[in-house]
Formats: sequence, structure tokens, C-alpha cells
Amino acid sequence: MKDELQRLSSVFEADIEKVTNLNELNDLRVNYLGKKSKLQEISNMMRDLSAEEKKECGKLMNELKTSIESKINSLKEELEKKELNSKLEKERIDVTLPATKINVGGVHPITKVINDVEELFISMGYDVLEGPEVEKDLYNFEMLNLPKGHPARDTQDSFYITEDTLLRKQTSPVQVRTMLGNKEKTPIRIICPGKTYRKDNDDATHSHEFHQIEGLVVDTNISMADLKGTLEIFAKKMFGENREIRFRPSHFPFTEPSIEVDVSCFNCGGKGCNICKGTGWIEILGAGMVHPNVLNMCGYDSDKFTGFAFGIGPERIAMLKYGINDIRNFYIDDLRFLKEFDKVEKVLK
Ligand code: 2U9
Repeated sequence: MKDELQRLSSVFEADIEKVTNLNELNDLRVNYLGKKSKLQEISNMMRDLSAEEKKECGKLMNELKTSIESKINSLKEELEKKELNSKLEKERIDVTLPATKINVGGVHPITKVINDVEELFISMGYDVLEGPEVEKDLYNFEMLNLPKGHPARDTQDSFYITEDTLLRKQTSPVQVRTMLGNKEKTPIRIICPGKTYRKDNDDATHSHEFHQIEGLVVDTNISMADLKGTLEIFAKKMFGENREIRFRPSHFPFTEPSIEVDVSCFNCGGKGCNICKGTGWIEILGAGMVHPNVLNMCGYDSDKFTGFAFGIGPERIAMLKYGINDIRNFYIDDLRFLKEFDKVEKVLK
């Protein structure tokens, strides 16, 4: 039995020498320490020994078992370290390699204009409200003093979904909804930015899809002077502190009186140049006093309340401000345009 143990010890020494990885080491452990191992076989044979021999052989066997276990464990540690090192070696990062290029996007010019306008009006106490792009005929036309049959409702001009629903032509339905929804009929001071649609033949200055930022103020004693003061602040913020504005009479069904607003040319200061076509003035938006019919239809007593409204086209503002000569540039996602614009933005800052 002692010889058997001696032989097993030498064979183990030879076998462990051959082990090169953790899988082989595990096989070795099963072979030498498992339930069907050689050591277990010898242990079973001990049953037939005398008590004296059993004691002696048992001691030797435990010593061998402990020695096998400790040799396997220390080799395991060694192999694990080796495997980790070779993994680290393979995965080593070469910090001298050029970094992966990160493409950082810029703010789209239309978004930039909308953000600037929102920031200004929020600073003057306005709320910013949005609404659905698919609208009811009722809110898009009827409540804005455009009854059925009105020439401005020409179906050619709009995208109808059903007879009573269409893609909104202006953001005005948001203001209508706000007035109707304000049950206490408290004063209103809002701007409504968003996408709008009308049937148009797209070219350098026309697009069937565009944006608007409409403003509405309803309160007691609101006059055209309030409108002028407000739009003057707007013009100065967007086109420079030295700008002046002027009102020209116009017509919109939802405002009375209605006006078109010009800003003194930011290029020549009003002397006349190619940008203002020699006039010294550039048209920037439309506005007016809210039509009494609109106020009444939306539940505001026009004998008590007055209000002003205006409509800004962010595309027009961006084209003027950044010298963009084709409206289609805003929608075709040409990176060359967007990147150029990003550079312009950085210079303007
Ligand atoms: C309500 C009452 C009145 C909104 C207004 C304009 C004048 C205007 C144009 C600007 C550029 C359209 O996109 S554009 O071509 N808009 O000139 N918009 S007053 O008036 C309202 C709106 C809602 C309840």
C-alpha cells in the first residue's frame, strides 16, 4: 500500500509537470482527488488492512492528499495569473493611435431662431404653447373669421385630410384653443411656435412646409402702442440695437386693423442697398389688433377685451439674418449647408 502511495505520488509529480492550462489542471484534479480518483481507490483498499497498518497508511494518504491539493492550488494560482496577463497583453490599448472622430451636431438655423424668439418672449412674461399639426377646420378657419366660402379658404391652398380636418395653415388654432379653454377668461400672453403647411410650388422662396411663431396678447386696454413697443424690442433683439420699425397697413381676416412690419435695413442702416432693394426697409412680419369677431367667438367680450397678434416666419428671419438665399436649404439636410451655418453661428457669437 505504501508503495502504491509512493508510485501515485511520483506519477502525480510527472502528470502535473505536463499541465499547461486551467482546463488540464481541472482534469488532473478530478483524476487525483475526485470520487473515482486513484487516491480514492487506494483508500477503498485500506478497508482490508489491520488497525495498525490502517493508521500508518491513513496518515501517509492524508499527507499525499494534502500535498496534491496544495500543489494543484498553487499551480492554479500561477496559471490564472498567466492567463490574465496574456489576456491583458492581447487587449492592450495603444494610446498613441488616433482617436475615433466624434461628429458633434449643431443647432439647425430654424431651431436657433425659434429658441432666440422664445427666450425673448419668455423674458417678457409670455408662455410658450404648442398644439396639433392636424387641425379641425373649425379652429384653423372658422374661429379665425374665415367662414365657409371665404376666398382665403381656397382648398387649393391647404392639405385636407377629411372635409373637416387639415394640416394647419397657421399656428393660430393653438391660440383659439387657448382662448376657448380659458374658462375664467383671464388675460392671455402667449407665443405659439410650430410647423405649418400650405399647398405651394416649392422654389427658392416658397415651401409647402414651413414654421411660424405666432403671438397673442389679450387683456383690457391693449392698444396698437403695446404692439409697436413689443415688436420694436423683437426687431432690436433679432437684427441689432439700432434698428427701427415701421407699420404699413395690410389685411388679414383675423385682425383689424392689420399691418405689415418692416425693420430698418441691418446691412445699410436705412440708406438703401441690394438687401433692402434700395428702400432702406425690410419686411419681417405681419400683425394687427385681434378682430372683435375672433374675440367674441372665442368667448372674450370684445367690448371689454382687446388684443394684438403677430405672425413671425422663422425661415424668413433666418434667411435675412444669415444671408441664406434658398429656403429649400433648411429641409434637404445637406451637411455642407448645416456645417457652413454652424461656422457662421460661431462667428456671430
Ligand atoms: C388669433 C388671432 C389673430 C396671427 C397673425 C399674421 C398677422 C401674419 C404671417 C407671418 C409670416 C404668416 O407665415 S407667414 O407668412 N402671419 O402676418 N399672423 S396676425 O393673428 C391671430 C392669430 C390667432 C386667435
